[in-house]
Amino acid sequence: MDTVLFSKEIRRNTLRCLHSQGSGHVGGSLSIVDLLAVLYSRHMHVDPTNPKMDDRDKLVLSKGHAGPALYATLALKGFFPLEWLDTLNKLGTRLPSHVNINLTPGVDMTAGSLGQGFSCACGLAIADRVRGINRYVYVITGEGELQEGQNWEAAMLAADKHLDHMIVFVDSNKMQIDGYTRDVMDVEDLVAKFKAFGFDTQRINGHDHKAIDDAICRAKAVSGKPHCIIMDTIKGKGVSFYETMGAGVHSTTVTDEQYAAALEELK
Ligand SMILES: Cc1ncc(C[n+]2csc(CCOP(=O)(O)OP(=O)(O)O)c2C)c(N)n1
Repeated sequence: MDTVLFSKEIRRNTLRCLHSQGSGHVGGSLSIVDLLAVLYSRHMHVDPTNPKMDDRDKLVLSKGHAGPALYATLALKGFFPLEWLDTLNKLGTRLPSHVNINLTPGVDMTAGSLGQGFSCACGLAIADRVRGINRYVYVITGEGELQEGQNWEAAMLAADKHLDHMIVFVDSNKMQIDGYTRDVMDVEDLVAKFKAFGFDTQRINGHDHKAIDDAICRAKAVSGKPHCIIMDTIKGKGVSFYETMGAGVHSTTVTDEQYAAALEELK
């Protein structure tokens, strides 16, 4: 499927999932949709009929609160029925609001306590090297999440061990839970920081599918270093009233009316 159509379907189904509980992490789910669309249509070596396939690529959604966007993507890829999207966070669900490797087919790492996924991904990449498995490990972290010091320990480790099959995406939507990231604790200059840590580093428009695809291809062509792709994004991307809501879009409602209006925009 064309990535633009796929991203629209992911947005519609992300909101379907969030609407099932009436609220949730709308902003940071919608901001990573274009990345997920490109990753899962062009790059992720996965098999929905065999989610634990030994040599599959792995995605660590370190900003685990964006689970609904990943669930929509996985359901559309055929990892599980679309009807599961209507069960977000309900008793007995396979789709908790924050991702869990033990519950959801296609989810490769549990996350939700911010700051840990990058380290987990280093462990996965080192284990792959030991086992001789030639896969890519992708990580998605928020720029607010980078305030957690553990990320920078992971960055040191990744560079020291030359983890060149690891690509870290920073979803830089400039907002976190309490407001604008620059007001809470500025994390810039991210390009300079990742370069200084020894990463092959790029910065792109995180909603431009060609730019995302090209950046991943460029990263894969560089060996000997881990990769960081900083994506400038918009929190709530794709739905006008979420894009303009400000920092409140981090966790907000998806009422019947909002859901209907969003679907109208995403036709
Ligand atoms: C260790 C930890 N502290 C606090 C939280 C609560 N929390 C959930 S999302 C969030 C904001 C994260 O901001 P960012 O990484 O920029 O995510 P995004 O804006 O992309 O959703 C916080 C503080 C958490 N999940 N884990």
